[in-house]
Amino acid sequence: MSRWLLLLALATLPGCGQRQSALHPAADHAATLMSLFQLMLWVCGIAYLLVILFLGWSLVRRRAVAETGETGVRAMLGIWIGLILFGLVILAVGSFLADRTLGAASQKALRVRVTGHQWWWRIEYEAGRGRWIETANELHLPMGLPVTLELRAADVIHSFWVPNLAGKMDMIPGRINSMTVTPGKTGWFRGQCAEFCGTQHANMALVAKVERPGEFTRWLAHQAEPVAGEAAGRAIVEKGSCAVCHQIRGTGAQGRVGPDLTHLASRRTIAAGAAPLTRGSLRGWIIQPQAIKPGTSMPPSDLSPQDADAVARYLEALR
Ligand code: HEC
Ligand SMILES: [Cu+2]
Repeated sequence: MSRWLLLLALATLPGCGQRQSALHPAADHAATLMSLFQLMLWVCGIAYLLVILFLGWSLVRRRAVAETGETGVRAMLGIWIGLILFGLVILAVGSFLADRTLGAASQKALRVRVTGHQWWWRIEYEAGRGRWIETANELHLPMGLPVTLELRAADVIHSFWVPNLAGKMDMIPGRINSMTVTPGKTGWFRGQCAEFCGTQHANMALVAKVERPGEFTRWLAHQAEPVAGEAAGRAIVEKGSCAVCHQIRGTGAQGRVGPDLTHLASRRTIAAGAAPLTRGSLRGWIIQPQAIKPGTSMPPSDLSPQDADAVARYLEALR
């Protein structure tokens, strides 16, 4: 018996993770949805209990029910209809209020563009005077300050979903969907694309890091800086095909097809969470990205093993 209980406990444990959970809100947006969820749970839970109690009562007290006659049944029906309407009104008012709270925009919010690509995220921070600071796959946010996320898509429909911070919102080509989020807790939170977008949809993860405003400002200022890096690796990247698709600000690589690699090594993973950022995985990715993410639009390279090594070493130093 206790062995079965232990197994059951183990089976339910994975569901208790808090890094990607709508049940552990870390921002106002997710907290509003959580309150709405709780309201619905209570209203529906009570309605369910009442129905079951009434059913039980009428089974046990069959005779009493039969003796109430037609007027009695009518009265009971009236009470039930009243209760149902009351419950529905509570749910309607609750969702209306939650929707209004979620829709409220903030004028002084920082603007961040997040664009869904097959199968990664382009992220750009407003830096004033029409300038944007670009990075990818790792979203940094300041705690306690409102951020307006402008969600776009480059190819097909994606859906932005970091459950600890906010509910899902579709990213649709040719449209901008916005939401304003104010994070309330620091930490790492995991997100993922929530709308099937092709073969590597499951490998389209996003990490959000909420940090103190000072730390965030330092991070953003650092991301804005160009880099050069060590010359041998840089020359291979600039001369090779990489520069056609990737941008490394401060070098000759100015491509805009794939993720910005300027501060690649400040991130924890590559290719939207498909592999950890290590020398080995970088090398593997450069030589044969299809082995890590079959279907990805990055082609395999024709670099010699030595050159691939040099490029991996170069990229690993772009902090
Ligand atoms: C045809 C365009 C193209 C070429 C050429 C190309 N890449 Fe990519 N690269 C991409 C795309 C698109 C992605 C995103 C793939 C994904 O995550 O699904 C990517 C992802 C990456 C990543 C992971 C970035 C991140 O933010 O996690 C690295 C590193 C990288 N490429 C390095 C290189 C290097 C080095 C070369 C040259 C040897 C190269 N790429 C050539 C398109 C290209
Ligand atoms: Cu997707």
